[in-house]
Amino acid sequence: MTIERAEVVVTSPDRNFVTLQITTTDGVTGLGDGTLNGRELAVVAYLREHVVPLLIGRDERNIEDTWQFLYRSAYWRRGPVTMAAIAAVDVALWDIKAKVAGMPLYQLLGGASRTGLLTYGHASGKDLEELFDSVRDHQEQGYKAIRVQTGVPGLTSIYGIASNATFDANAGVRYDHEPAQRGALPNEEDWDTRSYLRHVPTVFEAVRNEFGPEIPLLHDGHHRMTPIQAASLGKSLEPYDLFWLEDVTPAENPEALRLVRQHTTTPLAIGEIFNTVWDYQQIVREQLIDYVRSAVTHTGGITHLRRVLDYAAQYQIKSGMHGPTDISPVGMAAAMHLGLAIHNFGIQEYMKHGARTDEVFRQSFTFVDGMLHPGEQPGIGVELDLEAAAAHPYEQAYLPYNRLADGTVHDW
Ligand code: CS2
Ligand code: MG
Repeated sequence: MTIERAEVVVTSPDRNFVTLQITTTDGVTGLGDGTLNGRELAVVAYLREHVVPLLIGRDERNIEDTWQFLYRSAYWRRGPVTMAAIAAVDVALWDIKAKVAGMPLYQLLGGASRTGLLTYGHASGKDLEELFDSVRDHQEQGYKAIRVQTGVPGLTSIYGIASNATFDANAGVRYDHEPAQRGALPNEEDWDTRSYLRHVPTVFEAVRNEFGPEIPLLHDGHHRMTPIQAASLGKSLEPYDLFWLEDVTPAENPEALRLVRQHTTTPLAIGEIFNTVWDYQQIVREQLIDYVRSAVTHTGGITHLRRVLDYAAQYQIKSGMHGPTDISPVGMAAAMHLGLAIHNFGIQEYMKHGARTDEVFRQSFTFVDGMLHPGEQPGIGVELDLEAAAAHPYEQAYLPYNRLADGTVHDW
């Protein structure tokens, strides 16, 4: 048995997704997610033009060798496009191997280390009333942990507020905040860190007063603060006992986290824009984070993310895999299998996809009582309906960007 075909399927049921489908000479298929939000076609080209020709005829069983071949023979290593492309191949090969073995992938990865995966959902609101409704809505959906994002007085449109996004009634569910908006150009949003820093602690005080001290609460700073601003936010949120504060400062500068750590004990989560273990080397070794936020889809697949998490485990750092709507059902399933098998699992982000996406990707995972489980199907448990996929062609979409009041471009 060898690799006979490899197709890159682009579909846009509720948003754009890039999926690699590998088929062996015995007709066994495997799926891998290569979706890179707002830059999807770059991964499509990397796969179609450069990777697919290298896969045909290869022994699909040699996952490690294929990973090393794609990483080292490219010469140009790392980076979001390369690592998403390698991730798509890697997960598709793990899907095939588990199907051939006749078992769900987590069994192949060492079996279950827990009965299910604690998840968190995205509650958000322009104001407290809308936010409280959103928290209750997520509790009714079963979520046991909730990420809280809030509007900021004086700012018109900021990250993470579902009511900012166009509500797609056809998608069948209240669509969590899908940041990438369809259109020829990215939306410009406004930002002011000082008003945000003044406002957020008051929101967490109100949420704790309303919902009590137990419920795990998370917040995403989304890369917008300077190190000292991040330190002050972490400190001002300590009374509200956050599960984690995420992406407090742009991740390119690992040293920045030393200053944050110096001033606050609020747990820190970083890594959704990281792509390799080398991005984590210093911040893990120096104990500067508590959760690894990487997704399987953006970190070279299961083969490489498992390496990152094994490294992090030596420092009691846990997983907090990225799981927004721009991680496809294939990427989410891969995350669930890895999350069930590893020891240092922390929490899994889970934004629900729309009804059209669920028609294109038939999934066997379950979400019961706030816990995800990948299911018992052989492989990763997701099948792609090519006909349904073809009915939703790609649509240009961009993530927004930020400008400060004086017009300066700022981290979004
Ligand atoms: C976010 C994402 O879920 C998160 O933590 O940071 O929504 C992020 O903005 C998108 O994945 C970008 O594509
Ligand atoms: Mg984030």
